[in-house]
Amino acid sequence: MDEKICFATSNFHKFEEVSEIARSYGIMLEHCNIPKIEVQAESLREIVLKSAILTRLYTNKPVLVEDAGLFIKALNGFPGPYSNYVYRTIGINGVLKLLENIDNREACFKSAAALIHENGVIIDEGEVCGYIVRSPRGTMGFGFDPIFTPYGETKTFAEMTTSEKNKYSHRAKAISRVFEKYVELKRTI
Ligand code: ITT
Repeated sequence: MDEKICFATSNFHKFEEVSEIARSYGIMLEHCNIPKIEVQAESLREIVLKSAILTRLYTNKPVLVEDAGLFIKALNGFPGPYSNYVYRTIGINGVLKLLENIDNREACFKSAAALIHENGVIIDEGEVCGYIVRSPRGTMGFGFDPIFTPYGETKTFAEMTTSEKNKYSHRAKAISRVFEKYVELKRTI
């Protein structure tokens, strides 16, 4: 596909993860110099859709926006859509402190991705569940990666390469679903 998709994110690691998936679909991705307009809402789907619509106002190119969060079962889904704020304020150690003396470590990362193209919008979601480890491990990735291990693995996300993380991740699932529909759409028009 010749047309580049503009991915609006402030997060370089996300760009790396999504670029790898784009390549496997023959999609060219560029890191757009447009601020991802953060919208606050309770559902990731709503956040990402509104944010993509606003971002699209800055360019005529197809625009991709992705938003994610960590949902911890014992904390009734907290921090969820507020993950960015929680990461910046109490951070990994703050979250571990909230889970001190709690045996149920179950948590899921969820992602929603929206792609606005000339003919409309494609939106989809992805999820990976696992558990929060007792102390941080690994130096790769970003955010809560050092404290999350997906089910079926022993490594945390921060101990995995981008390709390994993409085999499990919420983001890889959401983005692959969106790209699959986009490629199919391009094939039929
Ligand atoms: P954008 O510019 O794309 O918004 P961001 O880093 O703010 O980049 P999100 O709003 O999607 O990303 O994610 C909110 C927070 O959730 C993020 O700051 C991380 O702390 C956490 N998070 C999301 N996805 C993650 C992942 O794959 N691994 C670890 N932490 C993640």
